[in-house]
Amino acid sequence: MRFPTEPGLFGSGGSTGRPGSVFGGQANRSEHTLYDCEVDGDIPDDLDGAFYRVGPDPQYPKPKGLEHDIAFDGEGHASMFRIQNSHVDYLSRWVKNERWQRQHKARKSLYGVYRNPYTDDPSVRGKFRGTQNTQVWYHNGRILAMKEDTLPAALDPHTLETLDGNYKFDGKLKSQTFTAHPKNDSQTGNLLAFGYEATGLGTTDISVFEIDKKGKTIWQAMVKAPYCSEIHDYAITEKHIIFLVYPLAYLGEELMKKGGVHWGWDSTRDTYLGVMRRGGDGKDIQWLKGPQTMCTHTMGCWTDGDMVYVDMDGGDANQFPFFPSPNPNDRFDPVKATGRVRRFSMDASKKTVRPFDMKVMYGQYSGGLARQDDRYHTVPYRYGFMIGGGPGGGGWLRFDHQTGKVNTFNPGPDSSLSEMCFVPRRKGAPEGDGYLVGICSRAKENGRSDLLIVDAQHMEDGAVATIKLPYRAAPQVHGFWVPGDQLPPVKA
Ligand code: V55
Ligand code: FE
Repeated sequence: MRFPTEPGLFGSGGSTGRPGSVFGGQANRSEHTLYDCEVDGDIPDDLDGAFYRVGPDPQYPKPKGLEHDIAFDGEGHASMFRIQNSHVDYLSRWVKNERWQRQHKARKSLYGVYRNPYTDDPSVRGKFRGTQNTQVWYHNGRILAMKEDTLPAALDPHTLETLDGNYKFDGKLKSQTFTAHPKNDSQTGNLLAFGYEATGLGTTDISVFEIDKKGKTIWQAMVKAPYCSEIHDYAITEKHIIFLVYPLAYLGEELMKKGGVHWGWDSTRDTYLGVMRRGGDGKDIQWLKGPQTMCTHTMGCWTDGDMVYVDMDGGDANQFPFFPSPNPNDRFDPVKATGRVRRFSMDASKKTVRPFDMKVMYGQYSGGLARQDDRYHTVPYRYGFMIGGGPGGGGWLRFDHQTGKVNTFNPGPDSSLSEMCFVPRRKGAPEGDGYLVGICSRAKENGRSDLLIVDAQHMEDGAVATIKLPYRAAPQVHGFWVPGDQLPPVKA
């Protein structure tokens, strides 16, 4: 099997990876099982749970003429670190959905480019083409692997075997898609999510829904976006649901038929925040215009009376240079692309047309992949996390919105971090009291990976434990922590 070696081409370098390729040459392709990883330092005795990750991992090089496809189209590869009694097992498995199975049988790529079914091999026209490669979540005894253009895949939480490559919950959802960024209701533990392009390719329908802990759809509504755009994440408070529509837009059927890219940055379009009440029929949605931005991840959000606040990381313009622009004036601008913490606020009460407000916070710090203590989705929160850099150097950043103070964990030279996940120190620990877990790859060791455990309240002290893999970890976009007491019993 031969992958293109030119940096930037799909899967460049294959399993060996190449410096400079997208996702740091993290194409991996190999499933791993490693019992009892080597550990430096001390894993806290009572730390019990599993850290799940997923990322795009090209199963096969693209057919001739489609090598330009972007890294986002790599097949989903899930992995986990199970931590218990100071022991750690590592496991990685492909998301074996219908697309993976078909290609596995054919021993070649059958699907064309990212989110363009017109480029598929005739043998798979109209077939399931999803790659659940963006985020993992735990729900009702299953790990969900998710990509925003399809329904999730359901995986076994202990073995990562694919239980259902196109998981439909109770079969009641009206949406054909499911975001990679669902939320947990901090009061009920229900799963909150949405799907955009919910009724088909290029549609402006957004389906928004709530699923209870047993997988039952207990609420859903369908709303219309002002135009079809990438809605990568959203925000949901105790009372409101908020969608950010930015000008990374669907450029139309004609372009798709010519083999074009699903998205293009079109700055002639407006930026909107859509705000609606939870639990209604969606008819109350208001689309408020505001300054141009592109924000991909929600750090936190809350409702205070009629005011709604949403913190996200993002830039003033396109952050994804691999999505071209239809306008010559819209060339990718790395300065405008720089991500910072932004606080959006809007008055959800008034019925008059008015803009939303956006202000940049912590202006000296830049980065992306914002997270929070996941127990605080939907409610006021104090601590936000991001990967990036600032006056304290580069690394994992913790923002304390109460004091305005920023702490930094720096991994040292020749080391690069993936997104971290916050782990409560124990059940019921106060917000922010716990650990940050995440992957660190060592450039001078051919990208070999460590899983780091950092005390979230002593980030400058370095990792309390370093879990050493003898190889590069499977690729990752996002990761998710599941406390051990929530996992189902291991089957005998
Ligand atoms: C993102 C990632 C995707 C995607 C859309 O990080 C957005 C943002 C890995 O796939 O399809
Ligand atoms: Fe994301």
